[in-house]
Amino acid sequence: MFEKKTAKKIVAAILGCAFALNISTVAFAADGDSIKKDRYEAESAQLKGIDIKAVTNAAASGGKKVGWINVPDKDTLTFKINAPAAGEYLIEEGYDNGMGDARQSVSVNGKKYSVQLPSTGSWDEYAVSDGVRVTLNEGVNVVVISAKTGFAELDYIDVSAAPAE
Ligand SMILES: [Ca+2]
Repeated sequence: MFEKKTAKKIVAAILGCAFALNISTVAFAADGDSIKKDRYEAESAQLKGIDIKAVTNAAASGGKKVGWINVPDKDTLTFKINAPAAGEYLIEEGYDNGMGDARQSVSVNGKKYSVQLPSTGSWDEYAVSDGVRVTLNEGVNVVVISAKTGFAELDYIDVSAAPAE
């Protein structure tokens, strides 16, 4: 018998899946070509460290961001991102930074990159970082973002195929 309780459970399971999946958006390059971006919310990443925590903010993508990314190499966010094919991709950070210019480390399958996060003027004012050009394997890749200098907060990362150099 199909009870209301069971139906609720199924709905909860479907919603659970929807939130676990990343959301794709489409942007347009200067030449009019469309660029598919896969968004991974920071608050859905695995958070580890000392100060780091997700905080609610209405202006953030998904209504939340991750703040208190303070302690160098200790406060980390781990994302599992899926690439349709091996190759070069851009990782952009959606972030806010109410203090001085900051820098975070971006490790992709163990290879280290760095992202600059200039001040956005105040907290809850968001900007998008320059894309960090990284190499991804086909399938699942492990991306670890960690504090280096400053105190920028992370809203999301967008991943897209890198343009030809
Ligand atoms: Ca977010």
